[in-house]
Amino acid sequence: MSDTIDLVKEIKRLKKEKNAVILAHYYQVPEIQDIADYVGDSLGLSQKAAETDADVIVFAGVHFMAETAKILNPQKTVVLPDLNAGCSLADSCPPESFEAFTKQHPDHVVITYVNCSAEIKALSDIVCTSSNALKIVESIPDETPIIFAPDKNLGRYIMRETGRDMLLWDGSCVVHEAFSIDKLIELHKKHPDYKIIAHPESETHILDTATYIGSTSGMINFVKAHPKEKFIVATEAGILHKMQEEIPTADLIPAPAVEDNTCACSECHFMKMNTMQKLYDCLLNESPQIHVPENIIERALLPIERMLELSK
Ligand code: CIZ
Ligand code: SF4
Repeated sequence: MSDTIDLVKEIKRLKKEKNAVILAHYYQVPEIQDIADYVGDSLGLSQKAAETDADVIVFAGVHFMAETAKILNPQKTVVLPDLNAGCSLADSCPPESFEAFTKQHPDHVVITYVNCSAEIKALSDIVCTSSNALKIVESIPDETPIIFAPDKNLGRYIMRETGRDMLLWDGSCVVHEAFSIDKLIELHKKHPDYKIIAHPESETHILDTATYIGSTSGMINFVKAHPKEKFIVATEAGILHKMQEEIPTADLIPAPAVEDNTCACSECHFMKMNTMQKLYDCLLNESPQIHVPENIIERALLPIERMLELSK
């Protein structure tokens, strides 16, 4: 316990000394969320990264998120507590095969979900997050064909909501595909007064059970609008920390995962690689740093800026 107290104190001291900002995703462990200057979803975190005047950005999230912060701030030092904090969804879209795919469809506008590598962003026309995906797809003229990558579940959801046909990349997130529909139905039978809310990275059969479908920040806002209600929450379980803190009167249960999952709910082991000790170490040593090649930064910046512009 005393270790934790010292780490909190030391991280705060170093943050001031180095003019650093700590940006944390909702899926981070509670201690990291508690010490962060800002906790949010991919969109909120990129907006904060774009406007910060800190010299050092400590990105408590996964690699592609820290890369986005670096692309927006090439002059700044961007550190990630654990460089191995990757993402199964980003990994499901390797740049060589994706480039070949886009070349087969040169007339298509390429929209990529932010959960992808900097190389994939560099091959894109516009980036989106789950908070603005519908708006971004709707900004493309009806007659223009679209490639959407890398998340097929989010892609299918957008197609259903907008009525637009899109060519989908076959990628997905292990965490959002780990929800068990049988266990969810069983849980809902036991608690019929709970409403199901889900992230659109989840599979269609899970989304079909949901009263509300939206990004992590969308889900928090939905619960805020119904503060006395009860919810089963189908996204990474780390979100329950902020959700419960912001809406203490709501009753929340994480959606159950399949039997062989690491926990009864669904947790992203990449997100959980970051610890308070690693956060302290990376701030102290200004390492490990995120480096993105200059030619990739040049090409990846425009599609990210287009997204930020459309999200104002
Ligand atoms: O699954 C993720 O990585 C999500 C939901 C990120 C985000 O904030 O949109
Ligand atoms: Fe990637 Fe899924 Fe983890 Fe998000 S929850 S970082 S999409 S593996």
